[in-house]
Amino acid sequence: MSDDKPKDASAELQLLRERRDFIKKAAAGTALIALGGGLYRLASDAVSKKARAEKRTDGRRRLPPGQRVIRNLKPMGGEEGDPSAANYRLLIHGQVKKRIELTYADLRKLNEVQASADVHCVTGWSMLGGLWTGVKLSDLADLAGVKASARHVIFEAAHGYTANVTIEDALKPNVMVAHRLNGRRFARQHGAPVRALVPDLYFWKSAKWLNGIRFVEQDVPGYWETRGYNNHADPWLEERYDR
Ligand SMILES: Nc1nc2c(c(=O)[nH]1)N[C@H]1C(S)=C(S)[C@@H](COP(=O)(O)O)O[C@H]1N2
Ligand SMILES: [Mo]
Repeated sequence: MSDDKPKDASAELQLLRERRDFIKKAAAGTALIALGGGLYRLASDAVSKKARAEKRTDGRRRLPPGQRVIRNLKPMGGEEGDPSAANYRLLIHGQVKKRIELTYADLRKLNEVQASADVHCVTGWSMLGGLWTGVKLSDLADLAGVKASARHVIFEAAHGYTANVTIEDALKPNVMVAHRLNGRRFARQHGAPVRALVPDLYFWKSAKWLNGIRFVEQDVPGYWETRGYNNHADPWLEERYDR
């Protein structure tokens, strides 16, 4: 399991404290705001307003409650893994018929998908319409032959970071193991070479520096889920924290 990382946890809590300030400044129309020690650009109010009015194909509003649109992915930290594609290994294991270890080249040979997806960070920002490239998690599940006993998926990342999702959420067609955003490889801070993408849950479920996908019978709450964040993390239900 993950080792204790009080430094990261307090950094994240600091971000959460800044969230209220963020929302306030956003409401006041400030275009550049400071968060987590960096400046970043808010989309105009009109962009968030439009996204709030838009509907998804599933009928939900495009922008979940309490979120503001920003233009670019904000680097949210975390203990970085090895960004090298040559050294990369992805282990698919647990409740599977065939345990598989894929290299980066193996991953690139699988059926590649490109999809536009919106992501929503619990600290209050959303990035809309990024073009993500990767392999569907459901394809990897098929490849390994996931057993009927599997009820949850644990994303495993560098230095013991984990995130848990139910098998239903994990096998949705927009969930992928991604290696590109907007046609480019991820910057190291965003999870190079490979990260998970679970667009319809808060972004902490999208593990960066992904090195394992474990199918399990029993749920295993992950790094943030054991530190007060909600176990499920549906942005439309504002499942942010445990209390
Ligand atoms: N391995 C790993 N993945 C992680 C994290 C982390 O600390 N370690 N942080 C999560 C959180 S809290 C968020 S909000 C997003 C941030 O992704 P970004 O830095 O690319 O914006 O990554 C998630 N994935
Ligand atoms: Mo986060």
